[in-house]
Amino acid sequence: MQILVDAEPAPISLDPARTALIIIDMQRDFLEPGGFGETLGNDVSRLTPAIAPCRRVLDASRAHGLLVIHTREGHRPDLSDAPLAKVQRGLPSLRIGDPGPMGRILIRGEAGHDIIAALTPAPGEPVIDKPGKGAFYQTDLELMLRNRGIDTLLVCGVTTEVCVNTTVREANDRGYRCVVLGDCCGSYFPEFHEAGLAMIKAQGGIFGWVSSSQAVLRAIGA
Ligand code: C5J
Repeated sequence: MQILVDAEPAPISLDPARTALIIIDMQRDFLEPGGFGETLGNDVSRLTPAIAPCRRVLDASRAHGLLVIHTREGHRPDLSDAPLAKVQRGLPSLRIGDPGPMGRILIRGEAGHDIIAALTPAPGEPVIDKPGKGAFYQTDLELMLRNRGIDTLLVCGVTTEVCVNTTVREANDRGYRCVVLGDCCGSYFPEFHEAGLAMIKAQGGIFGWVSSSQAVLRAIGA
């Protein structure tokens, strides 16, 4: 079965059985006060508008049997997988691994590392723990997609220009078609959000397509 999703630079036809929803890093560390995002000086409330549309697409994807994959950025408690360049970068109020109000910053197993309550993974939905910005880097995501015959990704999450863009570029080079749902993504910098989406769909869709939650819901008849 093929469905047609309105998108830019052009509509895209996709087979739901070969399409996965991937939700990037919707973690407390990025979306809630006291986490990694805020330690870097960001206004985390800027990411809030992405939650509700993301939830609607998540509900519809579950109802229609799409593969749903969640990712989390974070590191081992001993920081052995955290490059020094990343840990030491900038002048954050707290560094990766430091104790914060939601536990150690950006560390697996801590409360801040959890996915926000509104988007909690359902039993059986794969969660990819990634040490980098891209979801393919040092993870088994590609193997998982290949084993399930996935060729198209609906991409949601934060932040648009960092982990969403990096993952889309990695996926594009591996031959996956990425449809980024703009209203389901967010950035601490509105101008970077817009630029991040523009870069994906420019030049005839050099990295992929940009669409919206509404267009996907319409297409799958939700
Ligand atoms: C960042 C991410 N922004 N998930 N991570 O450091 O985009």
